[in-house]
Amino acid sequence: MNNIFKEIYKVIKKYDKIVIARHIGADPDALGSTLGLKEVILNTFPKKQVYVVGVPASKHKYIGELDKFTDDMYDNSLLIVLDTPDLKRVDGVDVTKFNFKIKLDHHPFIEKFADIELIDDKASSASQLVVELVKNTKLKLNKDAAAKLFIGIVGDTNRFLYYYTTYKTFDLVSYLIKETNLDFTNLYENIYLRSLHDLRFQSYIINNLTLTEDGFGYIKLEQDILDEYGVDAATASNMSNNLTYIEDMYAWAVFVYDKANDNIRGSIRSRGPIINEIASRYNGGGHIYASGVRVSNFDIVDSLIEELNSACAQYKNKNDIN
Ligand SMILES: [Mn+2]
Repeated sequence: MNNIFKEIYKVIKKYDKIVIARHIGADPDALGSTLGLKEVILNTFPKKQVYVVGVPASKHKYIGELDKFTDDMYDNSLLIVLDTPDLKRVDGVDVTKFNFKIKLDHHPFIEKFADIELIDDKASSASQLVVELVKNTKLKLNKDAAAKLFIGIVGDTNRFLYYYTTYKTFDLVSYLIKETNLDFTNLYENIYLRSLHDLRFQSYIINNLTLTEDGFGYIKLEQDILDEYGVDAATASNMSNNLTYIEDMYAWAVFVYDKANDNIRGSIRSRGPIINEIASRYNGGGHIYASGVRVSNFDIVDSLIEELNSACAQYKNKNDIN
């Protein structure tokens, strides 16, 4: 493993122009890892040109500014893709037009598209992999980079709550904080600040959630509710992340009508039953405890609810929960 870090460092050192990209639908890990890596490279090699590209997400603007991609960035440059397992999900660039490509990712392997690929699906986040790269090479951290990388790790692990948080995560976070004297508690406000408006919408979900006897919780949200609370489909389905650790509820889902695509997006979470195999039969997929689906109508949602409900029943049975 150490050798691959050295190899990546050598390539970074060699190129004067570097473009850093990540997956579509930017989240804190995608942004923190790419912007953090840019900061680290510039801190080590101030004369290099380094660009972070992709569509910005206004919600995560506090992590840092993105660069506008221009076609001359393809010339004699190195592309580093972070947090993205497959070519079609790379945001903002044509990967094939680059001279040399590096991939760093923590998702289960899907396809090879780079010359050097560092894939560790035991890593909590792409940001964690960047910290590991820095620790194993002559790349130099500073406080600004450390803040971005910390935000990325916290984002993907949900404050070190998820199961892929390991001793290595804590080790590398400890290194980040120690090296830069990072004031990390002050970073939480940016990450977790919510509007009262969003919280009132969350209350609506909690008040109207159905919990079955088998331990499955769900809600179906039609357009009129989204209009009433002034939220979009993405914000609404993300509310699934806030429903964990509810007694007698082992898996849960938020199903939302998505006007832009005229279909229904569902966000499913679990603290026991495996859900991604079921999701994959409903035009979706993801991790074992966190998946998403896209289906055309609420009748299909009902049969998905039935399957998820049986998964909860089986889980309770297997674990002797009454
Ligand atoms: Mn990630």
